[in-house]
Amino acid sequence: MKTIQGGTGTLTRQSMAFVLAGGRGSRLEELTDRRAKPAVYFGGKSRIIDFALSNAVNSGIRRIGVATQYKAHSLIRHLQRGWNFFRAERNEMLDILPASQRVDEGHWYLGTADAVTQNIDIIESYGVNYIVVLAGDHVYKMDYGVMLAQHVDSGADVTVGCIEVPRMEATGFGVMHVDETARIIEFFEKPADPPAIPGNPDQALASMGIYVFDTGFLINLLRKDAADPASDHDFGRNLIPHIVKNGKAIAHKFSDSCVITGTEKHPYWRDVGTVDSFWRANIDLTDFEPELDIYSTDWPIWTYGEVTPPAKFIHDEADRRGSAVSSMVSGGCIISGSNVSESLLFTGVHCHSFSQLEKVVALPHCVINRNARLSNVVLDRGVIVPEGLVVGEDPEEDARHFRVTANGVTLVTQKMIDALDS
Ligand code: ADQ
Ligand code: ADP
Repeated sequence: MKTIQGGTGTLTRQSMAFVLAGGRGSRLEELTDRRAKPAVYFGGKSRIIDFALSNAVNSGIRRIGVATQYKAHSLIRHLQRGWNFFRAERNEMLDILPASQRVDEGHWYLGTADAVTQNIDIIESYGVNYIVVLAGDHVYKMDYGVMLAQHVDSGADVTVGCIEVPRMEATGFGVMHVDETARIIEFFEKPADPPAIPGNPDQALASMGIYVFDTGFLINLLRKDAADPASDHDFGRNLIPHIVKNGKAIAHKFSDSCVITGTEKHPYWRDVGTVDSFWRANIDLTDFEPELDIYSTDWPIWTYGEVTPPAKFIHDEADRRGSAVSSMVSGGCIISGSNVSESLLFTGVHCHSFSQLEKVVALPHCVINRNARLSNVVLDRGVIVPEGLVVGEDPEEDARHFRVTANGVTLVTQKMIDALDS
């Protein structure tokens, strides 16, 4: 066993975060038509990737690479605007690593491992001892220093972040079995029938898609993987199962490193990968005591903040009250003579007189015109809701024009609104 000198801060200073942010997240439907899942808005001001990046910075990791691929424009613009405070003089950097065919002109990133392989030269230039590979598409607060400490202590080849999930929801994850020393003895990538945790038939131990490696070990492994024509060059499908079989893979429990602040009582981790879960997680933030507290300053979630005037609530000329209750209303919003409840309005949303919003997630710069009535709705960025439109009261009618989920949430985009006239 190695002794860790100087606490986890020393380890995070010797580490880089490699953030995988290239995936589409196709179950978010039209919300990812124009942006990758990590760039999807969350919580009124942030984007999903802000959580992984803030965790890295709050943990003390100041060298970060972000691999982008699918519809990267919105994500790259966000990183350039909001995550531009790294100073090379302080040995800090955030490199945006688009799939730019740097290694082999013939292909983009083939899989998640290939996204790292194609940037080995950049990783080597960082001169770090450890690499923390992160997915850019989950909402959670975690101190990666604790996971790094476990990795060094256990002498693992790879340490895999894991979380207990209901067994039936585990089909979309890597699922593992561990022994009493936390060593992973079996790993199944996206099993059709996920194995349960022994003694706990309803739960499975799922990979969070977060891995810690010693830099030299990972680079060697990636080079071997790149030369293997049978490999998909994917962490979950190829590299992790290979190490489980031939090396030492250790599971790190999220509950050991999660950060709980403010109103939070339990570890919070969400894969907001579907329209339903996206809507639910955003609406949940309006709870009296939300499970995720984004107001606490103990573990700040940094983002690009558009400079806006304050939110404004007004009685209109006929003395109709503009109000919002149990809601979050971002800067630049104007609520004029309309009623908003249990909703989350992102920056610059305008609600006009006689409109009613209940359980609505409105992304930035939406306009809700007069007499519109919306409930259980997600409005994509910049949607202009026409006067008198009613959504959320007649699922069959809604489904003819919009996307209605199994749980009765309706996603509305501008394209769908434009098609109403034709
Ligand atoms: P998946 O959910 O399939 O499984 P994957 O599609 O591999 O996740 O995406 C992981 C991360 O990599 C995401 O942040 C995505 O944006 C990014 N990504 C995907 N393809 C990429 C590419 N070509 N270039 C750059 N980035 C890319 C993985 C693991 C499972 C684990 C889940 C946890 O394989 O074992 O349980 O994540 O969500
Ligand atoms: P409604 O259709 O609900 O009557 P309006 O668009 O006519 O809403 O605006 C009503 C009020 O909203 C205005 O009188 C003004 O106070 C406020 N308002 C509208 N646009 C702006 C703006 N750009 N800046 C500040 N206040 C605004």
